[in-house]
Amino acid sequence: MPARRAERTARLLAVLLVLGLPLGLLLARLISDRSSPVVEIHARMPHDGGFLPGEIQAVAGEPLRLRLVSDDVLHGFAVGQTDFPEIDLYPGQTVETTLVFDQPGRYTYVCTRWCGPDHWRMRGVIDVRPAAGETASPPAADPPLYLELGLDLDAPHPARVTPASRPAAVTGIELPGRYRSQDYLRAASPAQVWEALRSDPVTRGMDDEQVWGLVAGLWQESTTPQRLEQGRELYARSCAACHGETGTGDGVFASQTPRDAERSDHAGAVEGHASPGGAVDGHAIEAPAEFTDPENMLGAAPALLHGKIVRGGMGTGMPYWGTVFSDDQIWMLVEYLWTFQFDLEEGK
Ligand code: HEC
Ligand SMILES: [Cu+2]
Repeated sequence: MPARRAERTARLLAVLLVLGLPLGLLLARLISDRSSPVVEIHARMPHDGGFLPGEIQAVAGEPLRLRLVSDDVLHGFAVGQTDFPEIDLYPGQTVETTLVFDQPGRYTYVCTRWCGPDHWRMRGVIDVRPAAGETASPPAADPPLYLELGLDLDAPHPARVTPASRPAAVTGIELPGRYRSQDYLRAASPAQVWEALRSDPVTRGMDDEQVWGLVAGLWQESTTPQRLEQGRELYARSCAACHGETGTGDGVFASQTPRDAERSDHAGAVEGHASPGGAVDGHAIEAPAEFTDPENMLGAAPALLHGKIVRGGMGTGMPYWGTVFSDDQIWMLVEYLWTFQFDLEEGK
């Protein structure tokens, strides 16, 4: 009975198709997944090695498959200067994620959970090379402003004048336009701006404290409540543990500022030992800066604070953040730091 046979063959073919198609697709996916290998990164407390490995390779435009494992406590994983979501790494759990970098360059990955006093030292580098056939080098970043201005980040910068009490921002006063230029307000310390305003006929008839109110007003106008709010969040997460929630330098980890901090601050550097006095490379480990101290802060230009955050203290215990945050995030941090000196209108 050939008709029946043909029918049976047809049915068999249909079954094969229905089963075979998904099976085939699955197989194809497994094979293509294999083609980009998984890189496993272990997270450990910094004194046990931090992120292992500390440097990985990727190619621009190609998926980088990561398997993240915490070997001890809760850590976090985030890639600086990118929008990739942060990942929490609970001990004993394995998390897989795939990242695709559009641009070649060296990206820093960091731990986002305070896992111990050396938490900020948990950093690694993803070296993203250009795609095959492309030689495009990453766009060169502008040098930080402090270099352009020739500011010495390591010199003391006491203010020559300070207010009698904490200035509140006074806005809406007519001032010559040059006082409002961003270039000027980033390059000059509040004390310098105060001196310039004080000797300007525009402040005749005002007392010294009123002039400080004008200075605070200019600082208010060079930011927004939204930027201050974002700066506050960044500060709470990455700075408060040393500098203190209220900027007084009494963060929970302040007393434990690592003695040989700067050694591992430079990628690839070997673990070093601080000399008994706590000095590293000729620099002494210092207490975290007090952002509430008017003499210190009001003598600092915004560009100087920006530079310090970008570059770090080079051995003082102040980490560098230039590869962790975007330039805009660093400026938002700087803007937020002034709220420890001035009453500014903050976003809530
Ligand atoms: C591990 C502790 C630690 C952390 C975390 C830390 N700092 Fe510091 N910071 C210090 C120490 C110590 C100093 C003083 C020594 C120096 O100036 O180099 C300092 C100094 C500074 C200064 C210089 C102030 C001046 O008057 O020159 C700025 C600005 C600053 N920190 C901003 C930040 C910001 C913003 C963050 C967060 C993104 C941060 N710090 C995180 C320890 C820390
Ligand atoms: Cu950690």
